[in-house]
Amino acid sequence: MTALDARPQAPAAVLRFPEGFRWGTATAAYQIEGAAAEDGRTPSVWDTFSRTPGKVRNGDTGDIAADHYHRLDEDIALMRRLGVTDYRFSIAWPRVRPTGSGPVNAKGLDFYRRLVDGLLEAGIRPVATLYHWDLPQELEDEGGWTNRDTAYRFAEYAEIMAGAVGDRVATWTTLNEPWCAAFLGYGNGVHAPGRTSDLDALRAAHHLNLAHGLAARALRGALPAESEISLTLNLHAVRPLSAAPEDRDAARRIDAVGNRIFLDPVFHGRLPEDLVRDTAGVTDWSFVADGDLATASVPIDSLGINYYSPSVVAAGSSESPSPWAGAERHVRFEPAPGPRTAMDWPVDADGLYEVLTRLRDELPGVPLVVTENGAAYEDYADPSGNVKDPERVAYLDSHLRAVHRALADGADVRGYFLWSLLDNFEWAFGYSKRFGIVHVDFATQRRTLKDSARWYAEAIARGGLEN
Ligand code: GCO
Repeated sequence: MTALDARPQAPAAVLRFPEGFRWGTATAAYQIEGAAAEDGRTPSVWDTFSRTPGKVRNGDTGDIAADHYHRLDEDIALMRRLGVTDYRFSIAWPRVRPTGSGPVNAKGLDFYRRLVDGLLEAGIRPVATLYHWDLPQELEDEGGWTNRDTAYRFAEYAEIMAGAVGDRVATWTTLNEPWCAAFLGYGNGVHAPGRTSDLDALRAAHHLNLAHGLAARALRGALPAESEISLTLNLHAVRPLSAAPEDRDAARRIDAVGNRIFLDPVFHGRLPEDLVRDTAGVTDWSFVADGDLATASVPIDSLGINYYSPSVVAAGSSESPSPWAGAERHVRFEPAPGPRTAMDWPVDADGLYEVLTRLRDELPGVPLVVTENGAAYEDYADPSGNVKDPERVAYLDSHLRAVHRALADGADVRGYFLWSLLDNFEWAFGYSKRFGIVHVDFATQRRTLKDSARWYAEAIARGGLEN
């Protein structure tokens, strides 16, 4: 052996994340649970919508999904194997309070108690989302999110959940992506309940802001002082195609109806003036009652960001019905450059950096958490049982680097939740799109770790990325 051979190997350099950084995975109830009619659960708008011919690819429904309701222990064991510190799940409102306003369903509560207790036993921090789009159908029949009462029913449900597991859930998120619930649900109708009305979409957006504030207040009153209350938004990383004033105005319009429609009420207690102006032909906003914006802006402890890809816009026009409440008459969407995922979404990690540093500047003092980020690819288990997904690994690696860059530049990012733990029901795409780092064979419900799952487990174990 020469002196050279004996030299100790330099440890591989690591792009390290801060001590205490949360490494999580995320899922949503309707996308994974299945057991749609079990133990007292009643239909949500997504049960109705997925049964409506032509709404979901292949006629897929969440009836069985990834059968997580029956495979709770196995799925918690998987997460323990990966070493995640946190798990972000959502609670199915129609499971715990069927019909949305009737009596509480003890069996529904029991399921979430088992989940939370199982996570704690596995050393995983539970992060619960109250609303990931599965509105009880009976509430939709009374107007859904276009009906102001829904916001009050939501606050009651928040209080029920705080009473059931409030002492054991570290973080409570009121809503997931209210933009999708309002504008895909009521604007272009691509999501449940499938309505197509700009007025309904704007009303829904306001009632979701109100629901968030009412629920945050109810939670604050019911939870231990150290509990964290949050909201998750899918902020659009919108870029003008050029510096021309018309293109910048197109970006402003999308920013107003895509981002500031939630940011301004929730963090500043006001509606964006330009949004009110832009939508004057749709509504005078008289559905905003005195005090609503003050309610919407009760202080919260962190903001969750879901990010997948950026949008590039120019002056022009797009098809209607759209999720843009009339802005589509002034805006054209341009394909962003770069490789694409199986959703045909461009891979562009700079967009995540842009969103995080914008929030650093606009919301100083508000801790940020990336509550979803990930990608769909055409994954399959090969004959030896391996699922090779190098594109997903590259996607995750580049986006975690963007988070690291934002941290280094002063954004207060506390954690990263990978979307998603399991292949699941991808809304209008049914089971045709696989976002999991764990492959699910939907015929047998067999779970197989993809290469990306092993990659993520290694990143968590070393506290960062290989440099
Ligand atoms: C979301 C969604 C997820 C989707 C994911 C991929 O909050 O948009 O929470 O449910 O599956 O975004 O489209």
